[in-house]
Amino acid sequence: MTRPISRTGTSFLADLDWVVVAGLGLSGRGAAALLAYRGVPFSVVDARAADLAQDARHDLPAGTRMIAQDAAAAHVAAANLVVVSPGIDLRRPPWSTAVARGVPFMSELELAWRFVTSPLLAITGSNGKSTVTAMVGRLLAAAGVDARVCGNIGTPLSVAVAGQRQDTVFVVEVSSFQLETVHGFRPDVAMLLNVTPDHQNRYDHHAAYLAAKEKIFSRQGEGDWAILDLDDAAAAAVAERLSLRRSGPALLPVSLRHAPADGADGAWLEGDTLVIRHDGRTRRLLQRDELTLAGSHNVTNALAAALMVAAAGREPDSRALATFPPLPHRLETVARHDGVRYVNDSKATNVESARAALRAFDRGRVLVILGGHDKGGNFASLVPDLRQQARAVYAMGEAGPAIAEALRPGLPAELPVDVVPDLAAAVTAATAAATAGDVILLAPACASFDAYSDFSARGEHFRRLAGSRPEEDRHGA
Ligand code: UMA
Ligand code: ADP
Repeated sequence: MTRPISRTGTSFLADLDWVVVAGLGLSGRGAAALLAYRGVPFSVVDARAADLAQDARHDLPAGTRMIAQDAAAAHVAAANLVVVSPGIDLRRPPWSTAVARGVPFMSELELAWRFVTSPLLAITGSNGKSTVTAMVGRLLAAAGVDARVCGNIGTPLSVAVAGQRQDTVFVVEVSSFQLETVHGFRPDVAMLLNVTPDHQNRYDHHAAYLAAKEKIFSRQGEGDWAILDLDDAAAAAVAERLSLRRSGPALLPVSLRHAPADGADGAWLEGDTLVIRHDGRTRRLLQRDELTLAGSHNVTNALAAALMVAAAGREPDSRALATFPPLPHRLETVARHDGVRYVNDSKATNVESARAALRAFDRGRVLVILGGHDKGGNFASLVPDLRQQARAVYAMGEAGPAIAEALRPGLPAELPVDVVPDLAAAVTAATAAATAGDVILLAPACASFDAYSDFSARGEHFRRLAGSRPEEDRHGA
């Protein structure tokens, strides 16, 4: 796959004299660096402008104006371009006023993409983005490619783009927030894993969230590839829409249930074998139980990742796929005591990811810890999975009582929901109840912000609670 030098180019920057960088976190700093590199003058607006001023000076050209968000309405309304960080909610002032006036907004992802001259692979979905992005990065690296894993996973594309080489391939995890304000963004290979309710505080309707995700394909055309998991109803509906588009990307379906019809390209399971076919060439990669990662959802992830690598014209290495370890806080076994396994899935911050986690273990052996900051999840929908998989349910934190209320009517008496104040209490109670062969699973189906700075702080706490419990305490208990 060779990409023509800059399909859109950066010439649009030439006439801009009033550019605002909205938000000065990782993305804003990356965008600022690109603008500075091109000699485009800009100012920065951030809600924490006063706190950031000192620290940010080192990263910004001398004399860059920094303006507090609540004093920036007139300044933003006069801009001829606003480069927006993903955390900025455009429904809120001062941004909403500027949007209404027709000020052009562009996400940091879009700005950075215009500097990209190498192939770019983009991955989105409600769950599995980081895992697949990291897998694709690993498979490409194993194939000798200068793979740059970036985007929502951590390093902004605007930072990763610096020093790109002829053999560079960008592997970009893309969030719905980043896609809201893309215009020309055109990945060579784009992937939509699934769309299930999430980020309900950012979108007025689920349809708006889905529409943002779907934008990953909107500029794709002939010669591009679109990978979708057809086992997910929303992604399958998007595939249907794409198939009706004239001059759209070529579809590459992934499914655990069906092989593509009539020998078409795609990725599927043949018995227990992971199989992909691209450009008419079939590769039988490995058996599902050879994967280090647990759960059917990770079989999907592995198929999707291998197919993406094949679509990028490289050979997916079965061994690199088999040995891919869980990312931290994604179904990660963090301790074993007396035959009881402690699994940290703190990144399961919505109901669907918690469901996938529950299904990854033996029936009836899971003591699951739910709860945290409720993002509007439909907890009652977990009842059938809990009935089948769980031996005990703990509901912690801010959402604990609401979760118990949602679940109790559907669960049998022998599966009570234990409302506990926090994670420490949940781990203590689960440890006391567990017997050899059980799994104590943190899969909260909630955000962490009621008690932690983010999901990784919650996961680290779980790791300490699980690991620091001395064996002798348990024997003495
Ligand atoms: N800010 C404002 N006004 C606002 C909101 C934020 O001024 O209304 C300022 C803050 O004061 C801060 C800056 O904006 O100085 C932070 O910007 P940001 O929230 O966009 O965060 P970044 O540091 O740029 O990180 C972003 C992503 N953050 C979000 O989407 C919220 C990171 O994903 C991503 O790793 C990074 O870009 C690099 O691409 C995080 C995330 O939580 C991990 N993503 C969500 C998720 O995965 O569910 C989508
Ligand atoms: P994201 O970057 O989209 O949040 P991650 O790879 O970080 O995705 O995984 C987030 C959570 O979703 C984890 O709890 C993980 O176990 C679960 N998960 C991973 N892949 C999938 C998938 N394909 N479907 C459903 N859940 C998944």
